[in-house]
Amino acid sequence: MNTKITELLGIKYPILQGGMAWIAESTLAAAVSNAGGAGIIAGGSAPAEVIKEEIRKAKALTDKPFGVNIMLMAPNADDLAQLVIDEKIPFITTGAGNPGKYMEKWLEAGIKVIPVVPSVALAKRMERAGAAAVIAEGTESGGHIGENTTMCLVPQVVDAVNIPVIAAGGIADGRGIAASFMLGAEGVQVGTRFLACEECKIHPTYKELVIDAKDTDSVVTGRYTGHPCRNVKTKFAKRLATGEKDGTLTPDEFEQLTVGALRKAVQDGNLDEGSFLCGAIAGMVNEVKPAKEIVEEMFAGAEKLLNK
Ligand code: TUI
Repeated sequence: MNTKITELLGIKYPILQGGMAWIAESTLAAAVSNAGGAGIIAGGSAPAEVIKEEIRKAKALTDKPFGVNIMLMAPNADDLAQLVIDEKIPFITTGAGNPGKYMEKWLEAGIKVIPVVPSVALAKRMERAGAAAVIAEGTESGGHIGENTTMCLVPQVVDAVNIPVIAAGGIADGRGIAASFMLGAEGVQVGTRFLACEECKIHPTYKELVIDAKDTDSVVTGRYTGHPCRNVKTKFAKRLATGEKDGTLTPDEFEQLTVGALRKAVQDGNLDEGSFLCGAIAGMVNEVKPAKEIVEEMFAGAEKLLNK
């Protein structure tokens, strides 16, 4: 499974773990890297000191490369942008915005920058700005999403840029990897499947929701705030969706209800006030396994299909 992505990142399998805020910490990232993929520590909106500690812990847990995700809407994105330079992180992914203003200093530091892009236009801009690759992320993904689907977005991004493209959104087994490769991707980013791995330290209630989810159990909320997010369709998520639809929640009230809701889901398993972000593929995630088994099974499945 050697592709431009395995070469670029020095990894065995062309798989990146999604940079899931509050979720992707050192244990998960190190497990994915030890499995031969690219583990990612999510910066989220955590203080730089906290992420520095996570980076140190991951360095103790693996001698393989791992990256950091910079969530560009975070109030302290500037601090985290500097931290990855100070900590000599080899590659970073970015999300929820255009990383343009940081590109020069990251590239000067020798960091490989891999932005998440929801459109062809941003993919082209990122290529011009010096991105090493882009992650074309479809609306099937969990958390903050764009409008286009993985199936439509990936081949259009592949046609538009000359740097390698990583497919994301709706990929949880070998079929998803094989399909992504057929669309021209040279790697995949996977989030939801890793929610249900042994090394992922989310609240047990969160894992149960993902394991129990069926195909229709994710819902997108918050379109009217400009920050649409895909979550597990809990009672709380349904209340948000209804409030948005029938006007009983203003965008301001919606924002107030969702501030801190991801933390409440991840740490407290709070079904009344938590937002349990997940991708539309959650219905296919039915078992908790070690990260290594997940990665190996996914690529064994993909190789079988691709060799057919
Ligand atoms: O970033 C994500 N997923 C996330 S971030 C997050 S935390 C959050 N909290 C409150 C509001 C919003 C986010 C939860 N899940 N995925 C990567 C991603 N990036 N999806 C979509 C985008 C994106 C959107 C617009 C990337 C670039 C972009 O550019 C707009 C521009 O400025 O050109």
